[in-house]
Amino acid sequence: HSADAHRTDLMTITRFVLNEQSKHPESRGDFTILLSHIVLGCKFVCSAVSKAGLAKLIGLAGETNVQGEEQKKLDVLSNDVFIKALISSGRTCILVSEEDEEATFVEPSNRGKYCVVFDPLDGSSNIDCGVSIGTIFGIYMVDGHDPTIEDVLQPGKNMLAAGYCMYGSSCTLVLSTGTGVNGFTLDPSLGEFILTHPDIKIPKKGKIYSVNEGNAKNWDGPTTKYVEKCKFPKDGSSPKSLRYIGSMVADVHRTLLYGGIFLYPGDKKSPNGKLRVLYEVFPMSFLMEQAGGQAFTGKIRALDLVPKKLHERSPIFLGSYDDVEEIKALYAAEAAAK
Ligand code: P6P
Repeated sequence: HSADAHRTDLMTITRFVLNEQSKHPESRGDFTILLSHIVLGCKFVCSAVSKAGLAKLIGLAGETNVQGEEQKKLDVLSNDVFIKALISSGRTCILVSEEDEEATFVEPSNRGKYCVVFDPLDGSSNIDCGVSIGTIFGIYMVDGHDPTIEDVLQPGKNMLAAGYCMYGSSCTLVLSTGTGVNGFTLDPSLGEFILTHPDIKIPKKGKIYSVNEGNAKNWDGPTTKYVEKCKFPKDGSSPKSLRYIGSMVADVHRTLLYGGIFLYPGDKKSPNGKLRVLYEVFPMSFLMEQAGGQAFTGKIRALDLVPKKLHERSPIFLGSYDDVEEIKALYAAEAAAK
């Protein structure tokens, strides 16, 4: 009976979010409505990504985005879909996208109290070769007054929710609303995200490190020492495996489920690394902490960072609690030696 109950008691993301809402009797359901519009965006992008190879959506849109990268049609499409879905939810006031240099301020007539920061299609350089890519998002509350850009420059610890949707062999949405992490898999025949990974907890320690070793020439001391330790452990333990996909959503998803550490360090060429604070570092750090892991910038807890600019970058070391502790110790030792 129990097996059958599992199969027939479909816990969809909609039901799950409504259950969460019922824990807050005072809630008017705005957050639930916002999340449902984000889920709608993910379903659309999932469908577009899976058809991309056939629909010739692949290929340059001829424009470049604020990052100076060639913009692929799927990037443009995904960004447009999320901007429109979020505005039509009537629950947002400011939107920050990796694809747009400036923030979008929603018309007062259609304005809500949430600010959403997102990367509509992260890892897009991998689109053409079929590597998993994803949408990453974070949600802040902006209280009553007319929103300004300062309202977005909040530390990650103020986020109410964060998540990603990975478009790979299956479409998986991983979400935290501040009380743990849950994973949902899209059932295309139902068009519903079904709860498949309840209450995800990252292993306390892992056997995998994930970094672009091609940047090793420019790494600083602590990162160099840490990676050395992964490859040539002094305590007789076996070396860690290197797994690096080059698509943050895929590398973080594997780290969350299998354990280990994901690193995008700063280096001599780019002291702040490559990943963006608001819509890459903060959402993934939020999820890691909610799953029992941690996230570190090389100086401080990642979620304590206060961004000064929309698209600023930060080095990031995130994953299993014990693995991140090791790199924190190496940076602390360097700071003490100065
Ligand atoms: P590199 C993809 O372009 C991305 O923004 C992240 O998804 C990914 O983690 C990172 O860049 C990969 O960067 O320098 O290792 O190719």
